[in-house]
Amino acid sequence: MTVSYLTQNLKHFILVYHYGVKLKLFQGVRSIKSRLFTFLFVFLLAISFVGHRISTVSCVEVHDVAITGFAVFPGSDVFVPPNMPINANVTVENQGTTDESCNVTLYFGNVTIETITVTNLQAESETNVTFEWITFPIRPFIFPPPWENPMEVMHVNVTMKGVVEVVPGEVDTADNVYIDGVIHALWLLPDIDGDGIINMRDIGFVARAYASYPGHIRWKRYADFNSDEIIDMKDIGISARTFGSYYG
Ligand SMILES: [Ca+2]
Ligand SMILES: [Ca+2]
Ligand SMILES: [Ca+2]
Repeated sequence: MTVSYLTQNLKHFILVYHYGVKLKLFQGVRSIKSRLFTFLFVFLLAISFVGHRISTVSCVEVHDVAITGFAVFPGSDVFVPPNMPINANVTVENQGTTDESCNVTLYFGNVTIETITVTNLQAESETNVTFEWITFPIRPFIFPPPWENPMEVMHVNVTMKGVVEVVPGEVDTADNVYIDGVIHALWLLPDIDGDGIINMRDIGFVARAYASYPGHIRWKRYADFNSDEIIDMKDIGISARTFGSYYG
């Protein structure tokens, strides 16, 4: 930095002196002493000029990251059973003047799906961050019990949100959040394993939890379809009546 600074000063000194000679600014300067003072003046002028340039550059340094795109696959406004993969492609742009590292988080409603770190994103460039998930593990947050109609497909519209964390020194934070993409989450309650159809695997799950209640070692909350806190023939009956059903 010091060498660079002195090199720039020397270049500007030569430049200023060159044009000073061309414009005959030193024509009236005759004595050695006067010429030395003139050189000193020009040198200080060059230092001042470079210093001003450096301070000007440091003043305009900008830190600003943003989410500029948000695409959902297989597409926004789709209906998804619990085990169907969903992808979100989030475009993160560095609108600042320096490289940035930042965290990007995807929210499914109020549930955090994942946080991914983008490292050393160059100034004035963008990158795509891809998230993939299924709703199966977050069903209790999307469809909290008690369940009113265990034989009907539950359905809720969930809005997705991408957030890029504010980086140090960032002022423009309004573009750090992108809300878009509505997913229609589905769940037919007796489809316990979330594979989209009610079959013997689901009924077996209820059978293994038979006669259990909250606190019991075999208690499974999702097998208590009618939310009466006991897994009995009523729950087996619901399973049997929905046998073979799928999300249509
Ligand atoms: Ca921003
Ligand atoms: Ca199933
Ligand atoms: Ca029950």
